[in-house]
Amino acid sequence: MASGIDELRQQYRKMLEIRRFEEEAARAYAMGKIGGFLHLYIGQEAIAVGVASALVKGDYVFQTYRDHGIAIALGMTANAGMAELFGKDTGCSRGLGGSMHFFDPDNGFYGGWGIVGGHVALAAGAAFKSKYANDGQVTVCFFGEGATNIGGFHEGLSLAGLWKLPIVFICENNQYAMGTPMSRTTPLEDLTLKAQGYGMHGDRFEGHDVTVVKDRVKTAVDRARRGEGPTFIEIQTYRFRGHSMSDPAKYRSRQELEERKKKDPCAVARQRLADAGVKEAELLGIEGEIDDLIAACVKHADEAPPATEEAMWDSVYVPTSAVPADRLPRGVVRVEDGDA
Ligand SMILES: Cc1ncc(C[n+]2csc(CCOP(=O)(O)OP(=O)(O)O)c2C)c(N)n1
Repeated sequence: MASGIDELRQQYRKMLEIRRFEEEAARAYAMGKIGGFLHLYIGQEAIAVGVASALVKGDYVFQTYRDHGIAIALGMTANAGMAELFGKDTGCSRGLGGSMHFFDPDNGFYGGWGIVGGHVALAAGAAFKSKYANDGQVTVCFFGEGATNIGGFHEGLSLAGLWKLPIVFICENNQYAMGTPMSRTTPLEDLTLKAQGYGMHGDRFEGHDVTVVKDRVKTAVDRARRGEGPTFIEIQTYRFRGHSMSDPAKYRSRQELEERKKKDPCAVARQRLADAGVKEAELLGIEGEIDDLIAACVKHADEAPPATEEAMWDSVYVPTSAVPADRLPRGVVRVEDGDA
């Protein structure tokens, strides 16, 4: 594992990959190449990359529909991500899931979930498995501040706290749930108070510096791995785009946005590298390489074959014992007892 300035170089590269990936996705969406919803993570990249830097291979990560950033941070290729957005067979979910349903278990990424708060209990389940199997793995579960008002959030945290599960809950508090500011949905400012009620550790800080994110999250991840229970972390951040592509974000002022952009996580990392003596020519070199990588992933997604019906049947469970053989959907094979 790289440390110090080398690690920051790698993290800057990853944050930039996420930034450019999403800028290109927004362009492709406007051209009609992407269907369904598209929720951009632009402005929050230091959190995904910082958290990924604090984990080891084999850990589990669950995220909401705002999922491109963490998937790429964990190691998903830009090709697999862009092809998924374009509905292509080479996508990470074989083009069947789209933006909200990225999935990449080889890199520890377990979705990509569209129901606000619904995945919190799933993540607690993964952490329960790790505790039961004593396998040393840690689960990270991301969600927005809006999700902390929903039932699934409280059910997941309650069990995680009670059973001291090896899990870290990360609330990306980007101030708005769609167009609703937090002050209109939550009677608290400090969201860690909600988790205190479930007997877990808490932490709370700003998330524009990738090194700070990594260090603070690693403390919680290490604690979970030692069997000392879960942590709830509120990371204050801001999304620079609307909630989704259909949101012009008229509920906030231009001044507010401009103020927040002064803490652009990519710019902060770039400046830290420059301050540490990394030459402008090297930074431009990294940026050129990322531009090429993203141009190549768009080309790949344009040219890849579309999603297939066969892929859909491959990923659907059917209780075949309840269906006569001649009525099974096309492509579904009955597995007899003992064959599975
Ligand atoms: C159960 C449920 N209710 C409502 C929605 C519609 N919805 C989608 S995103 C969203 C806002 C969630 O905000 P937050 O949890 O803060 O996450 P953010 O989008 O800011 O990342 C809502 C209400 C949904 N997907 N699921």
